[in-house]
Amino acid sequence: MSATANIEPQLPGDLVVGTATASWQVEGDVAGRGRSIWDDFAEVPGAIVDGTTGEPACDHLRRFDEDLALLADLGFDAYRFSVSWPRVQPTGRGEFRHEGLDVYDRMVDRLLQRGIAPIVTLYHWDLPSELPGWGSHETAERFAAYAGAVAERLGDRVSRWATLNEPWVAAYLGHASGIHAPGARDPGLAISSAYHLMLAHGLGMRALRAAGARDPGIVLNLIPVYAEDTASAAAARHIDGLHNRFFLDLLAGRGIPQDVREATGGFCDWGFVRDADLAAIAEPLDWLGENYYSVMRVARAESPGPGLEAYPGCPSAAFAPREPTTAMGWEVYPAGLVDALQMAATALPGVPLWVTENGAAYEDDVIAGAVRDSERVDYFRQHIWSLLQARESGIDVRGYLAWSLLDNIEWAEGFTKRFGIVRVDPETLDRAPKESALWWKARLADRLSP
Ligand code: IFM
Repeated sequence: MSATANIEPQLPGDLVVGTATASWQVEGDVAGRGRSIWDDFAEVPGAIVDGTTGEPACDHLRRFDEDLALLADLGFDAYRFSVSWPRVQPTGRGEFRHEGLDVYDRMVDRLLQRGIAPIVTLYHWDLPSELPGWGSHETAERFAAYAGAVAERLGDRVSRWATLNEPWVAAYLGHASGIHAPGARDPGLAISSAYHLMLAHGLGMRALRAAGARDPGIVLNLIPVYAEDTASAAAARHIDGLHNRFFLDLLAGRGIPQDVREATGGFCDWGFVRDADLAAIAEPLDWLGENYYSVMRVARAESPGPGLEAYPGCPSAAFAPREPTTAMGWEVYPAGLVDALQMAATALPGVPLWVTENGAAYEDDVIAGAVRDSERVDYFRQHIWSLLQARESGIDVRGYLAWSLLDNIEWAEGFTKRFGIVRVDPETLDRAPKESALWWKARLADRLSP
């Protein structure tokens, strides 16, 4: 346990602090939008452990004012939400639905009325079902048209835009291990999807700028990868290549890392790469978001360990998280946040960084109506200390967004894993701020002056 484990950090006055959610995980109101690949995936028996579907989720759209009042009462500066592409363009092609755009227009206005800065993510995994998928160049072009249309409508009021959330997850959990939508298990398609997601990002950046949007950028989930022994160094490098360097090198204008090309040549011919795409992907960023939860420790193993299928072509190895772990089985390692931010700062010098997600799933105790989540409080406290350390070491971190405002649909884990600082009752959907929400309220009230 670190020396600062029980000492409360004081938030710097110039750090923007908020919370984050994502459309499919919280919105509900499925009737008000087209279908996404997550609606299709949720219908596959066993794909989501508890059979959860996108309705009602947290019923966030209908209860937005109540949720916003909570955000404001806790004292947060910013709220990061995602736009559901099929809500504003049901098939991903053709006409935009004004009623869909109106939903987000109202959300932005209400946030601003409360003095909370809206941060918009354009793609948090709910791809319109009718599109051909991320293996296709067309999907990237359609994304840019969609990004431009949303920015035309909201660009005068949104303070910050993320094109994509965690393209590694969308590409590899969706197309290599198949535990996320669309549930494919095709290593070549996973790599082509990662590439076209990044192309969508680059074309989206241009569309956002053309529409006058302020501060466009992207959100990655960079993860420090540590080899446990020399025998696992090659596997660790492979994992680092697919998870981190592929994205950072593309964004920095260095193209595809040569070792990644070579290690995947057996199942991917890379014939989809075009010079013009690479230039678009390297469009300068106004900021980069890092979603940090944990690290990866890679140990030698005779046969591939669970989860390794998400890194096609990886030499045999196993993940070896150390205790303590969260309910997701993810190691709690606050120092890794500094390593992740340093990785981004080194690859993309001069680009301001934000921690766009950070948080933990735990079983909460409900005692006489109060929700005790002291492990989550400890997690936040320790990670804020790490963030302060990163800033002290000169890394330009401008914002921090806790994941998540609400207990929501944790993708394939359904409602079985809770990340919220506000509890959502499984039966009534009633909201109850947890101990961690009150901890944030105290930290925000006690922040240093700018
Ligand atoms: O719930 C997800 C979120 O949608 C993306 N980042 C990680 C979170 C926890 O798994």
